[in-house]
Amino acid sequence: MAVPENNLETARRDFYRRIGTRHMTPLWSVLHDLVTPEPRPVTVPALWKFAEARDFLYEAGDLISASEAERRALILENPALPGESRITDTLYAALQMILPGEVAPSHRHTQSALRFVLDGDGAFTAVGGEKTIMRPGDFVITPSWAWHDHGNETDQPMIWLDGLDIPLVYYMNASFAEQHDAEAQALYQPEGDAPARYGSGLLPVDHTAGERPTSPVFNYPYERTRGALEQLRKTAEWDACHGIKLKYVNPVNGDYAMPTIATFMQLLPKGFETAPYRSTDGTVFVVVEGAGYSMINGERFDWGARDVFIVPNWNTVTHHPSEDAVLFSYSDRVVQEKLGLWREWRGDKV
Ligand code: 1HN
Repeated sequence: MAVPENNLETARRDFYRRIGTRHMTPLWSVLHDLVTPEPRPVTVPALWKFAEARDFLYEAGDLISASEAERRALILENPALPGESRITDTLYAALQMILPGEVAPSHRHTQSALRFVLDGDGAFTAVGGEKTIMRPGDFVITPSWAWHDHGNETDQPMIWLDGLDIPLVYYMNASFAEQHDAEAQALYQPEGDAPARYGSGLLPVDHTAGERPTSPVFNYPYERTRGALEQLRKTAEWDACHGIKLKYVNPVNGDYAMPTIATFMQLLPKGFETAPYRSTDGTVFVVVEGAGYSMINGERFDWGARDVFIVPNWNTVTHHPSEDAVLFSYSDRVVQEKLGLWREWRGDKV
């Protein structure tokens, strides 16, 4: 029986209250906030100047040791999400410093991690029984559940960016972690084994993809990446939105190098102004070389070497390099593509 018009609001409120006590709620009140016609970004664009962050890291160096902190890292938080340890909806970023003689003790967790080396040269990370020396611009992977510890046997502080899928794993409530008995794990592969076995355009003759979703190449050295970009600048067509952009891949299956974080490196030649671009994956950019600025949803961000900035999901971006610029970036694009969710939009060059 129809409720009289003048009583309808009261009747509805009473109805919602009663079903609420039984843990039910009407879809029609929330439908258009749940299923939006397009993404409604919550995160905002932001930029961190390396020089300022480095001063804070040096201060942190006086306040806590790498061993006591376990990891001496300063988290880069999206300004719209204070206290959430997130730089985008799904990803974490931090700057970590390890001083000469220090060790960041061995542990493992289900979160996957990447390191991108910013300052210093020659500290090592040990991952799954093999050591690799880290140099500026190197992209280094710690797969999910691999034991890892870091050490610095040089005479300079080392600073790198940590990128992890922490918010994604948190959302799925699938976190496991444990400490190693020893500060440094035992090494059972000689240094240089993985690059020779998997990272030279060859694979052991009977190698099969197996179960491991992460690239067995756990250090992608900058020198080779940079060389590839430089060659392609001369021989390949420049993409209107990206300049010359490559993705890091797992040589075993051709997929992205990590199962939850897509990683990229691009060269923007001096004066090359990119066409407007947006995509559903919020992206963290690290300036490796050069200088310029980016317009992100109408706001200007000036950047130089080693600065970090974010382009939130579905924000329109253009890049304006005033020198040859090299940008490393990472996002959850690999996950979105697997789920059939990833989309991009390309505008006309203005
Ligand atoms: C971690 O293991 C590292 O190994 C860095 O350097 C940052 C943040 C949360 C959880 C684990 C590292 C981390 C982390």
